[in-house]
Amino acid sequence: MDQRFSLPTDHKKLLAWVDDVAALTNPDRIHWCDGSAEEYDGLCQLLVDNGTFERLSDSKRPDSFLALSDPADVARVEGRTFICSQTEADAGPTNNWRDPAEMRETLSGLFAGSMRGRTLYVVPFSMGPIGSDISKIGVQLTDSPYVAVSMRIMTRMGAAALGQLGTNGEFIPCLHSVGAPLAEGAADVPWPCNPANVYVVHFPETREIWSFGSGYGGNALLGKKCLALRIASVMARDEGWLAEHMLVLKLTSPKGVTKYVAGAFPSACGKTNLAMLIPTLPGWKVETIGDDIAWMKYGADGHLYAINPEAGFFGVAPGTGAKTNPNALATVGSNSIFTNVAKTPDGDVWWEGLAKTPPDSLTDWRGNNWTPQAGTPAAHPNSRFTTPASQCPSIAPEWEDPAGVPIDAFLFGGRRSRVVPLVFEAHNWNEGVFLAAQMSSETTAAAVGTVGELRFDPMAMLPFCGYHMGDYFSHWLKVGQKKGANPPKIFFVNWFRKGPDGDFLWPGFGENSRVLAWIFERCGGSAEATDTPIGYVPTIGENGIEVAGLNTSETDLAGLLTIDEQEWVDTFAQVRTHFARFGDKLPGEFNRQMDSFEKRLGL
Ligand code: O2Y
Ligand code: MN
Repeated sequence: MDQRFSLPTDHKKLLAWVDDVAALTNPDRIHWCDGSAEEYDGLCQLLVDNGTFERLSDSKRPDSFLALSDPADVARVEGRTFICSQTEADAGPTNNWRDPAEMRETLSGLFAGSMRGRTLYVVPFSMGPIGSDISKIGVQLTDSPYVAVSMRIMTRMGAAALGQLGTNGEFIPCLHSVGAPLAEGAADVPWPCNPANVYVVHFPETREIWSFGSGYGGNALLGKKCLALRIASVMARDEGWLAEHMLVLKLTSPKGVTKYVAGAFPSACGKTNLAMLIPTLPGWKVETIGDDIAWMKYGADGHLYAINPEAGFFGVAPGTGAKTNPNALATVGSNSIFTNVAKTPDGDVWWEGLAKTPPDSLTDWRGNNWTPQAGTPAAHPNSRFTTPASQCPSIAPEWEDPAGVPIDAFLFGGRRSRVVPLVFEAHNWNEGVFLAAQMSSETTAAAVGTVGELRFDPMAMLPFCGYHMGDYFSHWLKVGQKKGANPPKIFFVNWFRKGPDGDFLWPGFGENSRVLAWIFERCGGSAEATDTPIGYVPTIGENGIEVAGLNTSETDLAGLLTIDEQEWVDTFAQVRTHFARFGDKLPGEFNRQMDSFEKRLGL
């Protein structure tokens, strides 16, 4: 809707903000997005006309588009992501902090005139089902039509979100510019951006997001990492709920009993694959609620209820194939946007891992001819599909239930070749939180008899927590201690343990259903486990973890579940250094946990 003719809202604060931003950025036009199919089709056509999109073959990939970004704008940039709380202490040692007043001045300078020659899109959106108690409304102002159409897939975008706002409802303002004003008569480029001046900035106290210079992914689709994790984590702390980097899946047993599991894994560790898993274990079923973010609040019955705040998947394309994730492949069959993947001569997409052998020739993500001899990947390693969750064959019927789904178990997983077993259950909430806060992956291969250098990523939230992580740990401890609450059980998984020959011990993918089944039965109190210093580890076989039909030797199975106490002790120096970063904000409870952990390990 062109602002010159009529306005779709009487929300004074929103109208005033749009006016202020327009006065600062000087766009040629203002378009209020209504979220309709006609608007989406029109914007996609505009993107085709601008050269940003290429329409894919209608017979191969109906209503789908390929975008190739500027090669300098291909991923989230953590080094240019800032938390501008009033004090540096509130941002903590793991975030880039800048003084909010100084940052506002810098940004105001950058945004001045930044939308000249472009259209300012007003994109109202709901994170979470419209009307849910747990949902939040945001409004993104952007000069990128690519962002506007992507937001329509990733969120509930348009008139319904604006309607939910009414005349004075609260919204989170998200201001975005690609930072590439167009001089009069100048030709545009397919992917305007300003990589030398990227700023992804959060003001946690005032719940504002400002993003400049990038049109890509988490830097630009501000509902996702910026709002649903960094700003939402602050709101969750203040309001007593959880905003987490977690998939949510529904697990149904052969007897038809259902449980819900939320799992935190670092970026690019297979969350989408796990959320859409097809079990090899007969009779079990996995359905998808969400693949990346969970917002959770206690219900009146004391259970933690989760919603997926998103409406689409922004998944990594490479590695998504018929073996690894057939549900994701089916989801992206139509109505999808592909960014930085390769293109086949017949107008379809391709990426490494889509099939065993690549076609003889492709156009790669830089737009160059590519053959299997090229020696470079055809698709960028961080190339993405943007696709509606509703198209996923494994989507659970209740995925949009405004009340959310009750979570029975939390999973935490890193990438560890040694030390951490395939699965174990924490003895209790506090021990689970203490262990989740030391979640880590290896940066270097562990030599035999050593642990390797660990990169700690507490709760998989290191790049996404909008405040001091010491306070975040305290918040987690508090959530579990809420009076009358029945918090989920806490489990740890590690699909990546290796044997002495350096090969992975666990086949992964659909076989992970065996681990999920054990977790399910632990929640029901019927699966067997051995009590160890780190927690409860499954026994193998009947009543333990089901291994029948698995092509894994007994030695390898034993290796997967072994707890070598000395190896755990060997990690302590690194764990202590990691915790020391949080200074006096580290919960006292963690020091007590560390002492009792050491005692259990015989120190
Ligand atoms: O590079 C980006 O902008 C994408 S990051 C991303 C996208 C979807 C889900 N998770 C992530 C992540 O970094 O955790
Ligand atoms: Mn993620």
